[in-house]
Amino acid sequence: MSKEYGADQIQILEGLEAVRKRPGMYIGSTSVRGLHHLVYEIVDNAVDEALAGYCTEIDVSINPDNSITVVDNGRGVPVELNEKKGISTVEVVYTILHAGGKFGGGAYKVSGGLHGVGASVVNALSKKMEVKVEQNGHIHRQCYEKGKPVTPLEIIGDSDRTGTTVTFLPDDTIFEETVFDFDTLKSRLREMAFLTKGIKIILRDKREEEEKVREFYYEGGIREYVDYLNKSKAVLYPTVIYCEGTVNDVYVEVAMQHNDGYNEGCYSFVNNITTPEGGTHLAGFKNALTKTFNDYARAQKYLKENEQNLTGEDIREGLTAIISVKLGEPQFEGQTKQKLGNSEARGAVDSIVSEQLTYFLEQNPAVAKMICEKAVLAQRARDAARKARDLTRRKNALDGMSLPGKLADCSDRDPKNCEIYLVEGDSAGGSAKTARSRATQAILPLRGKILNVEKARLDRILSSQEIRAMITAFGTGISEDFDISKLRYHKIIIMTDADVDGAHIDTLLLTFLYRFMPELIKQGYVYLATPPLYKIEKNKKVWYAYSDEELNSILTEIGRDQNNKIQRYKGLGEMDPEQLWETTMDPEKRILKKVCMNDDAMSELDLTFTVLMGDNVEPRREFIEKNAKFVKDLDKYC
Ligand code: TSJ
Repeated sequence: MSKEYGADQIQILEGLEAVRKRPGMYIGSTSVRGLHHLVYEIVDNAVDEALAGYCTEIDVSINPDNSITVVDNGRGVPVELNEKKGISTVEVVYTILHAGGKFGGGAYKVSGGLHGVGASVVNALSKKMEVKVEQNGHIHRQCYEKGKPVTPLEIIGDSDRTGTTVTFLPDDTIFEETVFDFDTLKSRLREMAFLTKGIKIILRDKREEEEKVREFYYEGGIREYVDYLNKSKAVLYPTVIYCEGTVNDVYVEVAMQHNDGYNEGCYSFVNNITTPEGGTHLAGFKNALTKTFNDYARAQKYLKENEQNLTGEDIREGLTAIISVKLGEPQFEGQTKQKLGNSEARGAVDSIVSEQLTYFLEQNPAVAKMICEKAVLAQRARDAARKARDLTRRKNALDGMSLPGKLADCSDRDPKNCEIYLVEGDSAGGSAKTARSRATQAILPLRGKILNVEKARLDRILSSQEIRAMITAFGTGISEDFDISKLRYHKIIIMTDADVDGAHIDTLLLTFLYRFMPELIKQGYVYLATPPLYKIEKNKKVWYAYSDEELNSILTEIGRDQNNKIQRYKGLGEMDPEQLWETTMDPEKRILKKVCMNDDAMSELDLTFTVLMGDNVEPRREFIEKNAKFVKDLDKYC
């Protein structure tokens, strides 16, 4: 193939240059998150082929060199010459920016991907990329480097199947991190499989000697998604309620089921992309749900004439729901472009849910009764909670800052300099108060296990001493009152024993923060302290070890000797204040784990740690719990 540089070619190169110059504009960021989006972009194209009805299986491999291979069994990207561009459609797809639109009368109707871009962006950001198309009895292949073709599209063999195979190696001069995380891909691919019923998605990790494989196939689609989300819960009734239909070219699917808990878990999607900020589709769903249940509850006298209507929140208490719409040209709004704006989606979801839910309630009076009764109880608890909350608000307004009695506050008033330690138990709290650096470190001892906020209604949560103490100490308020600018400490450090109970308390505290003050986690204000597991003494010299591996390496270094004294710390209480300071609280020496939140796969909350070492930690103490997974799904732990 001759390469003459016509206007089209120059445009192509400029397009790819733009992507490489400002990758963030096209994939959000060049962090690990952006790296993983490359995979989703490619898989989205294969999912589109499945939605068009031509593909049933998608196979994703992480190769030993950290490249990715995606194989589908669709029709294969057309290899024919694209008349207008003078190159093959394959080359158009891979080298022209925003080629996701319509070309050759093609069916690229639903173009997914977080930013609606496609294969050409992935190509531009890859050191190498290879595409193989099996079609018309042949295998066609083209290779690229940094987005530019380095071979023509050529036939390299025969094949009796059809499909597309893409392999790409992300450019390590662009991405801060080029190692793929199996669990991250697993969560998102599982979500894609739930959202596309009948498709089989296989994920393989070929980096280890023994290949790791996970397969996702859900005949019931989002019905099974709701099952999965409610799996660790006690459900209120066995059926998953399901509505489906198309109105004004908007395809709507809704699945829902209540559990006996108090939290709402409604997740909405547009063209398989999560919309964390909701939008018209979610609004349509909520409206239909509230109206349908109020009508039904009135008609069946679950609500007396003199009683107020149920609110949406009452009805959604304990509800797990997936709202999934597919439409031609989604418009995203809001600051982060994660909110659906198309008004036709509101009407479509509203009318389908209203009609089919009304019918379901008539057909299933026993289920309907349980939901109505739960909602009426929720209504009463909500009234009680409002009173409790009004009381807290008034109290704060009256005496300005009535800080909890147990809090030993710091003297510095600039939140940037301030830290608060949430400490397990009064005795460790006492040591921490002695040990701390008074100017910048505040201590709040918490007694025993705090209330599990997953298992209590708001009125009870707000009457818990420990929880009220935290709320007043932080200064931010909670839920809709939350105001991050009032935060009194820029580090909230959870310090518990390094044992099972300590881990449980960590989970309870993180659950509370996640439910009521998620911004604190999202913005990186929450940390876990790391107390040592062992103290080693030899000839009056002292070492601390924070993991078994570290204990071993210390012992190897100083020699395994009868005179070594090894103490296993069972709790913070076994350390005197000086030791506690030295090992766990001294900003120069301590190890903090920052709690991070990954919400790429919406419903699967993923908390991870980033380990932050004090400035003065000896290089020897290179302990690596980097990115240690913590809680896959908080709910499962509670
Ligand atoms: F985007 C991509 F190139 F990266 C990519 C595309 C990656 C993967 C793994 C699969 C695909 C892909 C594209 N699979 N199947 C298709 N199908 C088409 O491109 C296609 C085939 C035939 C027709 C037609 O109208 O005959 C239309 C289209 C869009």
